Amino acid sequence: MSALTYKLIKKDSKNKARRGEITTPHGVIQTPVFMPVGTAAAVKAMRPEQVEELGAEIILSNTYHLYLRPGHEIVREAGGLHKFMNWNKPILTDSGGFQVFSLGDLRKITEEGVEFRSFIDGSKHMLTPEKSIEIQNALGSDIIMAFDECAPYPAGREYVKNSLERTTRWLKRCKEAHKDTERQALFGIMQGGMYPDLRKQSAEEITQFDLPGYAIGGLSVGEPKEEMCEILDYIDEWLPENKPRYLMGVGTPDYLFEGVERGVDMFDCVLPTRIARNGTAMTSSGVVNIKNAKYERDFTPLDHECDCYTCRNYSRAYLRHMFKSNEIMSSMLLSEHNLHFLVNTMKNMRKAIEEDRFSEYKREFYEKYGY
Ligand code: PRF
Ligand code: ZN
Repeated sequence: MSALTYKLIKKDSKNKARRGEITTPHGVIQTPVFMPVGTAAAVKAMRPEQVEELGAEIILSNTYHLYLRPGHEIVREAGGLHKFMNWNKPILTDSGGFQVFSLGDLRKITEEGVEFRSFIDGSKHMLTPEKSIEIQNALGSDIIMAFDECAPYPAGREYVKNSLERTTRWLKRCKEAHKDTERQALFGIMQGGMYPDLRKQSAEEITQFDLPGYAIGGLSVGEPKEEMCEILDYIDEWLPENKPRYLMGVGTPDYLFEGVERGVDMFDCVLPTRIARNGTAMTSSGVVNIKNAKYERDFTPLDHECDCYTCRNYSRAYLRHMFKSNEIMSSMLLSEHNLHFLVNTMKNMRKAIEEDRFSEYKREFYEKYGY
């Protein structure tokens, strides 16, 4: 047995949306799925019990952050990330590739890996494919990601070709460094920027490694939505049907729908918790900015269609007051609602695929949300 299996349950007959199930050592995940982000071994402002109660089946955490603080050896000593953070369901860790590339002037890329300075104390470090796997092995996450190079947007063809080919060479090193394939599943990452032929080359190269799952990296990096969709249009053809597909760093409702419609199974994004902390909620009738004066005497729930803890117990007036008073409760309640909203939207998508009405559900959602 390998650490991960994917079962395709049903495909929508009118598009490429797929309903599936992923089995990991820490339990089963229904797909398509949204994964809340717990960068530093916590989903910000949330207790793990709450994350579980709102229906999340897997969370994401970060190699880069946990390596720098508290250090992967401390997490190993604690008994692994699941035990350390008290989350007993599946965990996926990102490799650190994307996070170090986002550092701009603070990093240097070579064939060996990426040299960078710590955001905490400015100390020098080197992340390589082998080091990323070693860290993720110590963390003990169920799904570990290959160390890749995400090209910026826009980027010239030569640059993108070099970075996707390096990503393939790094994937080979990741696979060789990853020994315990019974405990952790390694996913490869497709790159290739906005060039369909380079994307195809990347897909052909990474699928040669016969891994338990494949991610689509390098999208949602500032390009127009149409450009992202043009690439996603091909993934069903380029990636194997019997393996999960993960679109990295995508979490606005419209992008989730566009991805699922084209055959994506997994998503993650900091968006729901990040915007919650600055007073923004996603609701069935669109975005609500709780700071707005018009909610001062609005004693109705944030979202009348939502049955989350926040919407069952609090009014918009209270949430506005919490935000204006800088109360921690504001971040807690809005994070819980936003995560519930995305997790529940994915649940609705799964049901719609089962009933062969994904396109209809998408249309209804867009109309109400105001897209
Ligand atoms: N690579 C990795 N993590 C990521 C990305 C990527 O390309 C993205 C791009 N949207 C988000 N997170 N390793
Ligand atoms: Zn709610």
